[in-house]
Amino acid sequence: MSDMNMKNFNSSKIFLVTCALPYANGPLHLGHLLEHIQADIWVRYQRMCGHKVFFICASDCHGTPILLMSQKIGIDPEKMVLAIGKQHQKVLELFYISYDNYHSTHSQENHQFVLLIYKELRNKGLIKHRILTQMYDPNVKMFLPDRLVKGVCPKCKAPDQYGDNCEVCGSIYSSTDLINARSAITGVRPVLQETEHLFFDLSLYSDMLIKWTRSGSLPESVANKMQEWLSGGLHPWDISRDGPYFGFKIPDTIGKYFYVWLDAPIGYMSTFKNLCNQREDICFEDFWKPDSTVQLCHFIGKDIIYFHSLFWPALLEASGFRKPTSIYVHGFVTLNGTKMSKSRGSLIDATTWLKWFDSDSLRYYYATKLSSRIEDIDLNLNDFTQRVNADIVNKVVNIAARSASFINQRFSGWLSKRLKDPMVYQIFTEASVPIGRCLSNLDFSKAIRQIMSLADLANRYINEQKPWIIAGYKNGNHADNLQDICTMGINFYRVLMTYLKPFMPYLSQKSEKFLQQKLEWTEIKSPLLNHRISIFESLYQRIKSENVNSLLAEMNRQKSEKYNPKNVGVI
Ligand code: NOT
Ligand code: ZN
Repeated sequence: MSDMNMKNFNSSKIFLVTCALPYANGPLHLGHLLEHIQADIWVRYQRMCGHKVFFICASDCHGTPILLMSQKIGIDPEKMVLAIGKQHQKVLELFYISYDNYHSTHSQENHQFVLLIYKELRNKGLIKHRILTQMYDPNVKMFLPDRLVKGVCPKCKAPDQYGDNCEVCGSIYSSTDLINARSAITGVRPVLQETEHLFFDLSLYSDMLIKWTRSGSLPESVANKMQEWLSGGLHPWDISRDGPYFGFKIPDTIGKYFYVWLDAPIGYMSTFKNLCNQREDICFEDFWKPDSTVQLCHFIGKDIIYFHSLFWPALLEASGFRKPTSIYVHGFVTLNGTKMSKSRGSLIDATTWLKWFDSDSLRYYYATKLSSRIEDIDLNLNDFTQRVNADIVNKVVNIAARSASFINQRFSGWLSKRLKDPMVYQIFTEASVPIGRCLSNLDFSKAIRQIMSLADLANRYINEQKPWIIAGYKNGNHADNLQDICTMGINFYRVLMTYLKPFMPYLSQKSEKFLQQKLEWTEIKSPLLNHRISIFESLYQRIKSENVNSLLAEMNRQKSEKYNPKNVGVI
């Protein structure tokens, strides 16, 4: 961005916001969506406050599982990741996730940044070579990552455990410790073979990481965990993998590739670079130089904290780029109290969800459960149905329905010229401060509670004013009063929908059409008066509880199907 353009944004903050990059080897499910929805609500709120936000994501395209899947279905990995990435992008759009760019880690931009950063590390003497002894499958001529070795747990002797940890007793070990180890690809006994690997020596960055950890970039519980890791000393990080692998080749080596977790975070930079190439008004360096004032915010799940809070800032520091401002961490989604798992029929595919329910309902329900704490979120389908119907249909939309019928029928859609009870209206507008604070602190459940208590207040107001009785009287004063009461109702609805806009973008769009006005956070202080609204049409469909059963039946049907992008129309 030129200096002049930078100045245009001076009154507001500039954010670059990312979600973790979904692997392009399977469909998006409701577990993925929690993060995209959380980030999107936050981004939409920041935009409503007048801040400039660049919200980006990409497909995470490399690694052994992606290579194996492409071989299994008989398609070039390039082609496969492109098609699956397109599908992800489509699904995210259907959930109204407002990305400014969705790119790919298998891109030319990413390749260039990976090489640039690697060369920088090498020039600084931070790349070390070491010989490792690893499990090798002689049939497929491939070194096996821990997840592709199975065997008996060395601790509790449980059979059929992965090579990195035991799902029965929870112990962590290395695949070479497994008893009776087998390759998960071919079932043969792996042999041990030596191979040279490249390591990024992070130990130099220990002090920097300790300081950065305490700078407020991380949730407190994560910062404490980090201090533990850091006090144990930092081991060099293995950034290489042997071929066959799907990824970028490491220069000056034979058959070695960069580990997917090295190029994945660099995907944040390259996706932004790709956006810069499409636009005149932003310049990459302003966002990524060490002293950049742009807020770089990553939304991630609790399982990938290590990569984002140790390796990533160290990589950035070592290669002369800025570090993240904030890392926001969320927990996992459980379904009716249990871990989501495809084989148990409890994993909800995002497109399956949309067959039975709308996207706003999920966004709303997640919001009612989200706070800034790293807790798992339970999607209880009965509670979901009841909650969305009670809050959105019976409380919020009802306010508009009750008021609009009189305004439409008796006053040709015209709202009064005056506001009958400014003091009551003020209660609604003054709530924008605490609600906004909750939104910006990611305390969404608290924001929703406040919005719903305002909705209760609005309904109480209408109940007390009894417009349906006044409508029965025939003289002019009563008519004015009826118009005034309903104008209050419409204005309550307008403020409530403005607060709900980051959560429920589709309902907001429909409400804007109904109100004939854009919902703006900064405009609520001036009520909508002497203004013509549209005919009220149903704004939101009640959730049908039968759909819960239909959804569960469909998940049950899907549980034994292996994902193949060719069979589901993705390729
Ligand atoms: N594909 C990864 C996952 O766990 C996320 C990569 C996020 C990008 O689904 N990187 N970093 N660091
Ligand atoms: Zn065990």
